[in-house]
Parts: sequence; structure tokens; C-alpha cells
Amino acid sequence: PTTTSDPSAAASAAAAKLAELTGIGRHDIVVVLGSGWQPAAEEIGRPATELSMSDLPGFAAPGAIGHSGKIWSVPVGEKRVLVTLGRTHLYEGKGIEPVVHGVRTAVAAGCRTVVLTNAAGGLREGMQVGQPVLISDHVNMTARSPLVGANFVDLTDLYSPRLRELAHGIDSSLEEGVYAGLPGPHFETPAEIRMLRGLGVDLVGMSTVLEAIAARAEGAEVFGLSLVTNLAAGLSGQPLNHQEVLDAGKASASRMGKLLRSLLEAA
Ligand code: 6GU
Repeated sequence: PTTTSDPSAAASAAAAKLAELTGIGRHDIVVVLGSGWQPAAEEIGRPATELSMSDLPGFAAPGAIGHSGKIWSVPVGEKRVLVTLGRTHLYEGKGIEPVVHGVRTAVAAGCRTVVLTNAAGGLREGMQVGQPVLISDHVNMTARSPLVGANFVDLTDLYSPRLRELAHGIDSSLEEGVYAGLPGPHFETPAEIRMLRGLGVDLVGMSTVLEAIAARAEGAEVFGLSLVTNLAAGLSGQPLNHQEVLDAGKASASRMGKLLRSLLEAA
């Protein structure tokens, strides 16, 4: 697969290939399933087409364990939903373009709504492993932007108040939180977690923020959903590992998938 150095041309090329391989000229919504969310995929719906990310130009096969690298085209009611099973993270060292290429491709394919899911460490008092949390806002701690040039995009209400209201209507027990996106791949130190708490952060992870910015810059409506897979460093007295992230996902998969399905129907 070839990429061009122009990100929007690269996204258009991938979207054209997607339309060719799925036979669907326009998709409506994209759902990015992060670590821990893969087992929820089946609850969203039965894919009409399954592709590999490597079938489309510009996609790097996701490196994280638990990311299959598949792309599904799923009919949900009248809508056509793209589901990406995995994402590229900044910590893979491939640069920032592959991190946001999936979202840009989906928008080029017609998606006006971008649903970003992730696994996150919980910082707020009382948060429980297995709890889904709506992202109300983010703190981008990657020190990077997917945008270049004089592209002064407004990020007020980046995480759509309309879609958050819809989600509360589906499950009134859902809480909201501020997500901090860090580069990783290491987890934070307890001192960093205390600092983040002081900054008003509720959730910490290694994704989402750059994709949300890229999606907003393309004019899409953004929705973010974290699954609390563990408590952040220093809060549980236990060392952190990636396996607990995957295990928490498995345990909550069916609930998370149903929540996503209902949201997609309502969106
Ligand atoms: Cl505690 N930190 C980060 N950066 N990412 C995570 C996490 C913690 N738990 C799940 N993903």
C-alpha cells in the first residue's frame, strides 16, 4: 500500500478503496474500538463486510495486543457503521499520521459521527473497574497535534453535548469524566497521577485525544467512551499490567456492546 504525504489525499484514497471493497459508497458513523473493547464488537451487529486494515492504503497494522486490525461494515437500522477493531497509538513510533488516518478515512467515507472508545485508568474517587464513563472533555498531554499550519480549530464542546445527552437517556447511571491522553507506552507514576488529579483529570489513557482533534477539524461530531479497566498508579496498591485491561474488557463486553448499539441507533 502506498501513502501520499498529503493526509487528506491519503484519506480520500483509502475511502475510495473502502467504497470499492464494501460496495458501499457512503458510511454514516465510525466506531473505533480500543483495547478491551474488541469483545464488544459482535454486540454492535453482524458485519456485511470484513476487511483488514492492510487492505486499505495508509493503514498500519495496529501493534497493541488485543487489536485485531479488522474493519467491519455493519448495517445498524438504516445506518452503515464502520467499526475498526484496533487503532494505531503514538507509542508505536510510526508518527502521528497513522494515529489519525483511520478517523480521517472514515470522515472521507462520509461519516459525520466519530465514536472513540478506549481503556482507561480511573483516577476519581469511587470509580470502579468495568465502569463505562462518557468523556466530557480532554487534556491532551501528548504535546502533539495532528494539525499543521494556521488551523486554529475551536475545541469547545469537542465531545458532543447532544450525543452525551442521548447516552444519558439510554443509561441514566452513566457518569462523565475528563480524559487525559498521554503518549505511553509506560503507565504513569503515582506522582504523575497525583498531578493529573490536581489538574481535574478523571481518566488516563494513551489514545483518543489526537483522533478527536482530527475528527473535529474535519467537521465531524465526536463521542468518547472510556472503559475503566484499572485504577491508576498508586490508587489500588497493585502494579498495573496490560492483561487486566483486556480482562476488564472481556468482563464488560456485552454491556459495552449493547450500549454502543443503542447509541448508534439513536445517533
Ligand atoms: Cl493507568 N494509564 C494509561 N496511560 N493508560 C491506561 C491506563 C493507565 N489504564 C488503562 N490504560
